[in-house]
Amino acid sequence: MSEKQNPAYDFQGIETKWQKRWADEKAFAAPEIPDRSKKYYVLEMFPYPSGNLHMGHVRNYAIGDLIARFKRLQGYQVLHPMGWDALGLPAENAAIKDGIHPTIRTEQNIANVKRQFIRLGVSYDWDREIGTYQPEYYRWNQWFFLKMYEKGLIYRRENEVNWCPSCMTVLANEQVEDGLCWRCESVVQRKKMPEWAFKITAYAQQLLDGIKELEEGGWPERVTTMQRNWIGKSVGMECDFPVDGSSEKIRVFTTRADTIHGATYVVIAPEHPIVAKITTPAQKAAVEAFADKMKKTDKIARTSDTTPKEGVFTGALALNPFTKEKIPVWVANFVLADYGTGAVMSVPAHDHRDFAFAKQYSLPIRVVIAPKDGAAPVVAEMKEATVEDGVLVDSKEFSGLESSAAREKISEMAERGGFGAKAVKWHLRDWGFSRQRYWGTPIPVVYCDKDGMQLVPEKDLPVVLPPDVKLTGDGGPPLAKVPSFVNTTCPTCGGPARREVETMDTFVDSTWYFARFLDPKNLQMPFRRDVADAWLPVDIYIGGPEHAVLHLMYFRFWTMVMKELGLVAHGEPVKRLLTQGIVYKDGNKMSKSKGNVVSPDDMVQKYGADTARVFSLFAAPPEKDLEWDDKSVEGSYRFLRDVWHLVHDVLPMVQGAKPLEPSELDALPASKAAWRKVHATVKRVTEAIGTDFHYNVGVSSMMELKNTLRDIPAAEKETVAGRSAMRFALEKLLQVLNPYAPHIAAELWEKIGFPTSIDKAGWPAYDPAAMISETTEVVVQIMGKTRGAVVVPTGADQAKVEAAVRADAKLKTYVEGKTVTRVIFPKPGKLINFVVKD
Ligand code: ANZ
Repeated sequence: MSEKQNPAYDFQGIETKWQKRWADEKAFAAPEIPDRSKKYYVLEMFPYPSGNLHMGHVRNYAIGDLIARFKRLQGYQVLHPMGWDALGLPAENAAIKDGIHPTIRTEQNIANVKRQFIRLGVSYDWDREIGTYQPEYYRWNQWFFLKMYEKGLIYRRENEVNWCPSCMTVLANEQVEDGLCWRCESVVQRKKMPEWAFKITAYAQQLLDGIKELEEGGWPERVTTMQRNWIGKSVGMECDFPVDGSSEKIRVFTTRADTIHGATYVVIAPEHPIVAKITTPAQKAAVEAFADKMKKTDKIARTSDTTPKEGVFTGALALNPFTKEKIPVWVANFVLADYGTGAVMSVPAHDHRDFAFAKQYSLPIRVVIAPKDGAAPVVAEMKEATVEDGVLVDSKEFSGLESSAAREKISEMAERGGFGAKAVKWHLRDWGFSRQRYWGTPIPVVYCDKDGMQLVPEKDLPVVLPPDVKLTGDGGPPLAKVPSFVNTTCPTCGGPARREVETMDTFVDSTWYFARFLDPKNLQMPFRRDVADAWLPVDIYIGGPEHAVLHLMYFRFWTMVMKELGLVAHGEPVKRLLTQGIVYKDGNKMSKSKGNVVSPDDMVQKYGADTARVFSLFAAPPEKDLEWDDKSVEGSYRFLRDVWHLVHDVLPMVQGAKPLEPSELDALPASKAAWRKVHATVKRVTEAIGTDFHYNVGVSSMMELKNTLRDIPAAEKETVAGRSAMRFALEKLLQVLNPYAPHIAAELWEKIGFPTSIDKAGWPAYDPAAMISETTEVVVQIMGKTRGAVVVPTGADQAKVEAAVRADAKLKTYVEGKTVTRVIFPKPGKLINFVVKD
């Protein structure tokens, strides 16, 4: 390559030139209403504008942009929007620290992040930009609040909430990870407080059923599994255990009604209201002390598998309604007050926790389930519970039944006897969404001494956040300290009233933003139905896997509600989800707190946006984690620089070359091989992006093609047909490179002088027939040992290959004068094996 004569690869100049042109031409504007059969909605999770993107973000957006550009080139009408998930704690905390108002900081950050997006050449339709901190956006959160309140999907409750002492606000269950705050990792406390909640549990079954559709659409299994577990449907029975000598009954929930004859004691949550009523005076002090201790123990720690099982006897006995035995009632750490009925019938022989507890406190163990094809375990020899289904033993008239049939029969009997019923329990809890912070959507409610709680009428929306607020971080909702906000009039009586001072969880903002992009300036409605019908659902959604049961559950719920409100036709927001892996550097997740962030600005400055994009897509398949590696960055850069020089080396030769006639290549073997490789490369890149989601394979196949083209001898390149072949090859190479590295592709395309712009050139087709080589190399083995190879016409039969072997000066010595007893020639004809006798 004669790099010296070529102009340098001035990525800075090229990239800013094309970015300006795309902006001036609004090159990526989506139509308002697309042809539905040709629509494609690509969405990346919108960022919290924290100031700067890092390479983890770049990966996310490079993937989205690759898909958006690819689909556009394939002739789809693509919607690819971007906005800002801008409300939330970081801006508020920063304001407490340095006094800069969240609006000012947010807008500065947005400006910077937007500049970074533009500098990366991401093909967004910027006319659709939205920011959740704008009243034009959050007024619709308030509108949804009114609609959902009317539908009975919002209520106020006194609840034991998750409280983050550092963020000084309530957290939803989904925002607590292993007992820690999802945002700041402080240990979460439990606190009784009134709060607003969404009745997401009313959609538990729908959320569960919808998972089938997600699986068909290609959601990652780890996400659907986490969703299924989080919703956590349990089918079982509730059953009363009357307390001996009292009118009280303990109602238990069990998924294993078949084991009820083995229930040898009952355990209840220490917080259960019945505890005080049934505990005997002798046990009172011990039980209360235990309950006190549990109050201070974190719920996760209490129930973790590794935590020792602990409990105290209440002194009470309860009647097992099936065995009619009196069995002791205990309180224990592992029984939760807010699941099932808060009480459990303990079957130590068939449940691990109960077994451990029974061993600890020497409670009786009774086997009632035998394996289907074996003997029942002997209690004295048991090292652990046998938890599998089987056949009932020692269970009166139910003995001999299989577990599943027994569950039916036993719950029917409890139902008939009036002391139990089949029951379904869910792990999913309602979503508590009121927060004691400022930088969120005000809840559209006022309180009047006369009329009580009143909704703000629709015509008075939005309730706007007051700008003049002092953020001090000394606890309590900041809005309560702004009299001009708090004091208002009652919409019913016109008398004085006070506004709600709590704000909405910022996860509300991201429940429906994907639909606002369709109609971002609408002042009458969140969005129009016709545009929703035209664009939804989102075809592919790209983001981090950490939202598996947070955002991804909430926006499914919200979409189901929007369907019932008649706003959308689909109950699921997103067809396909792609969760990209994490970017690591030096073994740690790339993050500000680890101080190992690589800034896209530095990357773009040093290597260019195209290199940053190619590196992000090349270093690993999208769902796998990616280790930052300077060498691989260099490699991506060199690839683009080589393409630059490859094109410049042949520029005058290809500029005026005439269209290729493949038959003319017969005399030019290297060009002919390259022509075949072009077709193979187009096929591989098309599949890498379109069907396989292995974007890295696309890059490596383009790298191979670049090398093949480079190595065509000058004598071939300079012929008329050779020039046509080169032009053809570069045309296709640039077309498939375009979604990966759009700036350099556009520039080189223009230089070669193709008539239309590369973004209008479509996606190249490939000819499978062209990929078949005329000759094939067949490996020759004698008695299974490789001795050489012969080159034969592709598709040659066994006789022809044998003849070629016998004609080969070296190989013929292995078969001549010997008895060939068998020749093995398996498909697809790449290997022949001779079995010979001397
Ligand atoms: C008796 C039994 C016998 C049980 C057996 C299991 C195995 P999932 O699937 O999570 O719904 N349980 C019920 N309520 C509980 C609570 N508040 N805190 C702790 N554990 C509770 O689990 C249901 C099972 O978990 C129930 O079935 C109950 O124990 C226990 F061989 O009842 B089982």
